[in-house]
Amino acid sequence: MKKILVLFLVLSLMVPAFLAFAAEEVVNVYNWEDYISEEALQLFEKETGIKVNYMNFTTNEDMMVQIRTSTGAFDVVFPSDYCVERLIKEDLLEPIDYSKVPNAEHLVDWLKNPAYDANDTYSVPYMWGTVGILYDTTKVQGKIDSWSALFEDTYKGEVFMLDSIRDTMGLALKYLGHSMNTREPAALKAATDLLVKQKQDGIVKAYQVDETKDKMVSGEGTLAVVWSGDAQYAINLNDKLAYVVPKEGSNVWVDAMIIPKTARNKDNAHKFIDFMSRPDIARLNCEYIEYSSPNKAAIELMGEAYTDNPNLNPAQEVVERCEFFNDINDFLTMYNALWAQVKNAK
Ligand code: N2P
Repeated sequence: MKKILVLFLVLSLMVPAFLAFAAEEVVNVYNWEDYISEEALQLFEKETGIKVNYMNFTTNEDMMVQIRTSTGAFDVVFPSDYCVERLIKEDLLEPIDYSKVPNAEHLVDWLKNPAYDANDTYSVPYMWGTVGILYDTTKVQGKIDSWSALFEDTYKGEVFMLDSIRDTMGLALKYLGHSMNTREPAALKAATDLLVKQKQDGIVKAYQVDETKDKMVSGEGTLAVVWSGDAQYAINLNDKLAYVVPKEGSNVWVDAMIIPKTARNKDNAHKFIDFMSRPDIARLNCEYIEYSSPNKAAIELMGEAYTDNPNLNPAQEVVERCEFFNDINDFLTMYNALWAQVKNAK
């Protein structure tokens, strides 16, 4: 009898705990490393009561594998443009219900109806930016305005490259005068040869991604290929650093928020996307991660601190000499093989 009583007591204590657990609202978010303000996440949880399970990736290619294989694991993901294009083609995305994302109205005009997602059916832009060279002004010789600096013996052992297939193949292609989206075998081979030689000549200090910014701040390199926001982050901590988008042109990109078709919490996903598009929150994120904002109202809130900074707000002519990546999935086998030659070069 005593045992039954104890069991009853234990069970009656567990029921409310179980109910609370069952009722807990969550949103599973999969985003780039160092790419959101912690405060924005806390505010979202506080205002909505929805718990954020936050997960990170380092490159688009890693993320794409996860979207395809971890079915149901993610409610909101932040792929770049060409990956949104790919995911749409593979029928993996849920259309955005704009009645649940009223803050999407703040989107700047030039990013509306992008080629990678006509009519913004499946994606809402989060940030945009460029790829360029972050350099230490106390160590470089002469003006840095060309990708050529990355291939000069002068900087042997002092160059950080991006461990990211499209970014790195893209800049080599651009330097050689080709489109970053070329499928021309001779152009791809020439770009590969250039990168292999750079590595064999000992010019590359390391291939890496998120570590570069702090290493440049502490003076461990002279030149580094980085995304614009990582450049601005580093410059804020070390004013001897500068950023340039090389004259041959580069990549301009948009990272957007999408909902996988298999998401388990689609309503919460919409709430999350709407929250991140709210002007004060878009501002909070932009000021924290230092990328370019696609949010008109957030830009107004930030004023000249944003508009007068060419790393955040590049001149029209800079953006015009850049290209967006397109989906080249039909060429991925070839790309991967060439990239392996670069990464394995000794
Ligand atoms: C990661 C920022 C990624 C932006 N720190 C590149 N699309």
